[in-house]
Amino acid sequence: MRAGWSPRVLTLYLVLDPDLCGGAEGLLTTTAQAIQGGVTAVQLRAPHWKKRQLVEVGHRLKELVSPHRVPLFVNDHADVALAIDADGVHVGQDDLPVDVVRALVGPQKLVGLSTTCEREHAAVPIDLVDYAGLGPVFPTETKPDASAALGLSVLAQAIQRSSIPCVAIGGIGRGRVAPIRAAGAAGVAVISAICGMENVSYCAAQLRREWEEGV
Ligand code: TZP
Repeated sequence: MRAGWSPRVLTLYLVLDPDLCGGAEGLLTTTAQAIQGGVTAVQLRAPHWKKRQLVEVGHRLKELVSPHRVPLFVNDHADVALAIDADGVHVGQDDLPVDVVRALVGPQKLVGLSTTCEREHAAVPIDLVDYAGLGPVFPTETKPDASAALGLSVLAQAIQRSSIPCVAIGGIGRGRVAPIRAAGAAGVAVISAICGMENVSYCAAQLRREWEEGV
C-alpha cells in the first residue's frame, strides 16, 4: 500500500471499539456497514484483547476491507500488523519508538503516530511516519485517559506548522467535520460517531458527506 499512497485514504478513518460494537462479530458488521457508508480507513483498536484474538479478528477484517481498497491499520502492535498483513500500524507516544516500528514493519507499511499537543505534533519524524493523529480536539468520553481537548484553533496552528498529514480525533461527530477540514486536516478519526450507532452506514455517510461538501 505505501508506495504511492494518498493521504486521501485518511478522510474518514474509523477506529473500532469492540465494546461499543458488541464484540468481535460486531466489529466485523460495523466495519462492513461503515465501508458502505463511505469510511476510507479502518483501525483495529482493542486495548484489552490478547494478541491471539487480535490476529484472529484481524485476518477477518483484512479479508473484509481488502476488496474495497480500504486500508486496515492495527493499533499499537507492529507484530500483529505484520501477522495479518495489515496496511499499516498506528502507535502512541508510549509505544515502541517509531524508528523501531519502521524497522520492524519495513518501508511498505503505513505508520501513524498519535500526538496530543502542538509540541508532539511538531516533533513527528516525517521520514519515518506517514501521518499523525492529533487530539482529542473536542472532549470525549470514549478515551477516559485522554488529555485535555485542544480546540480548533490549536489544531489549525499545529497543522500549519507541520507538513505531516494530520488526522484529527476526539469528540468528532456531525457538525464538527467541516470545521476540521477547514483547519487543514487530512481527515477525521471517529469512534463513537459510528461504533454502536443504530444505523452505522447512514452515520458514516453523513460524516463523509460533510467532509466532501464542507458543510
Ligand atoms: N485518542 C484520542 S481521543 C480518542 C482516541 C483513541 C477517542 C476518540 O473517540 P470518539 O468517540 O471519536 O471521541
